[in-house]
Amino acid sequence: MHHAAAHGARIDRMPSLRRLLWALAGLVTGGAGLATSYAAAMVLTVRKSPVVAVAEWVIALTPGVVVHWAIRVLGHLDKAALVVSILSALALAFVGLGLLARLRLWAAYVGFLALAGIGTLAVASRPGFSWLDLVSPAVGLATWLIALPILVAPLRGNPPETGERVDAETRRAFLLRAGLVAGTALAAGAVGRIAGAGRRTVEQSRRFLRLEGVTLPRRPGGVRAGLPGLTHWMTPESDFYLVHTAVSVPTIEPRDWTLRIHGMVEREVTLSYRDLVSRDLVQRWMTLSCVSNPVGGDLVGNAWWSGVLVRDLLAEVGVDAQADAVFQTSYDGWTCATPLDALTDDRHAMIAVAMNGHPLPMEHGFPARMIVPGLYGYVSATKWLVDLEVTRFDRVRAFWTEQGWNERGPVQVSSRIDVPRDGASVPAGPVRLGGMAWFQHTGVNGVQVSVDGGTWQDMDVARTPNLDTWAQWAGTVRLEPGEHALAVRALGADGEWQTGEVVESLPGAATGWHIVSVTAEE
Ligand SMILES: Nc1nc2c(c(=O)[nH]1)N[C@H]1C(S)=C(S)[C@@H](COP(=O)(O)O)O[C@H]1N2
Ligand SMILES: [Mo]
Repeated sequence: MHHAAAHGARIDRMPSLRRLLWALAGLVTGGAGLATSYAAAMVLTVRKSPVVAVAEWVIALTPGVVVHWAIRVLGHLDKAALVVSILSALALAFVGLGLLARLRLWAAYVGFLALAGIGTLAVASRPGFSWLDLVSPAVGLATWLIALPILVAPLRGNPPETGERVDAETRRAFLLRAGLVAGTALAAGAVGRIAGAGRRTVEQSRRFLRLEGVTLPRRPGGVRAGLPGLTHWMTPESDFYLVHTAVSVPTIEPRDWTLRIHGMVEREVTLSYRDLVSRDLVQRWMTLSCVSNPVGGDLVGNAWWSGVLVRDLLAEVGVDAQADAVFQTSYDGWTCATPLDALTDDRHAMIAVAMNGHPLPMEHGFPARMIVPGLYGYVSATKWLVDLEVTRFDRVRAFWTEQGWNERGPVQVSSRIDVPRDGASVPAGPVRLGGMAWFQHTGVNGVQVSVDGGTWQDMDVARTPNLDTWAQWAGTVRLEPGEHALAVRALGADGEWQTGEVVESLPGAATGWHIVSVTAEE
């Protein structure tokens, strides 16, 4: 009796074990295909494995406000979060297909075909498509079509008279096959990673590049306001903010890079990297900022950029008098349209090849990117730049303007308090405070601070080498014991004070004064 009861309990548990093995068959099959398709992408050094392509597709289809929110809230994690979500969704789908295979094997094949179809479509629909990009999803699909029958064979072979029970032999056969398939796929993934370390070889090329005319930055005198804790006037590459929609950073060998300049021009040209860097390089301090920067935020940085003046290149190709825009395209397909006059006037718009005296870091657009003083990055600062089309605003649609942002993106005057930090406690009495102010290509003429909405008090603004960089500022206010709100505003060289009107960004950047709360203690 006792024995039979135990036996009965075992039989009850079996259906779930049986289902578990089918689910596992789906999961291992699915995972194996992902691993081999990734390996294929790595070996061929195509940037977009199907998962990356789907992620970029999602970004392209996501409303701009959501992308903008993700940039602000998740920062650098936004893309990792997206990829993890897609992988989780896939894992669920694979489990589902495994369970489906138990009831209708053909339906599971259809399911895997459909997933491969989505991946292929994503890869094919991304800009910069080449036929080579199809190899990766094809390898993934082939893996699925091979792995699924291998894994389900022992489960299907389980004699029907055993009912829902899985006998030990079936279990062993299945686990052996699952282990073999998973092991092979993992090995393929590892080999792909090593063989195709495209990023590492490009990183090597980058390190060994010596660019004639590029010098290390020397911080100009007088740019420091002399207050400990202020943001460094020069932003090191490793601290410079990053904004891009590419899920995997493009890795481009300089010898494979070209820049085509065409459209409404007299003589179109295609420049190689050599052609570009053998020209006269100009070098300049310039501050770059993002339209998505919240009031008080840090999507802004200042660097020493070396590059070729865009206006010289445009003069060479001969621009049509009817043109008013230059449509820029990056290697990853991101686009923006820049007002032509900002590229041809005297403001030193450049195709930059170096940042702070070194070839551009990969994340900042290696081997070449645009920098235009006075414009937000979304209308000007194309990283991994490969194409410039001289055109008209009424003929083109670019990535962010399509999402509702202003067609032309001139920066607005901004300021920020960095010392003391929001929520800090300070001794009551005279309190030193300071921060940064910027209004690229127009200039900052003054900074004032107001305590608890009282009169505006002048602060000292440190020098800048030109109108295109941010400035450190510092000063002293008297604080009585208690809680206080400190607000800052900057005066543009156009004579306008920074507005206190609070506007969330879209269609322009966020406006309002940066306000920090501090407690003054006796
Ligand atoms: N290829 C590409 N270039 C791009 C972007 C992008 O998404 N893709 N984002 C732009 C935006 S919105 C900004 S603010 C700047 C940021 O440059 P950084 O990442 O070097 O700081 O790059 C610009 N260039
Ligand atoms: Mo941006």
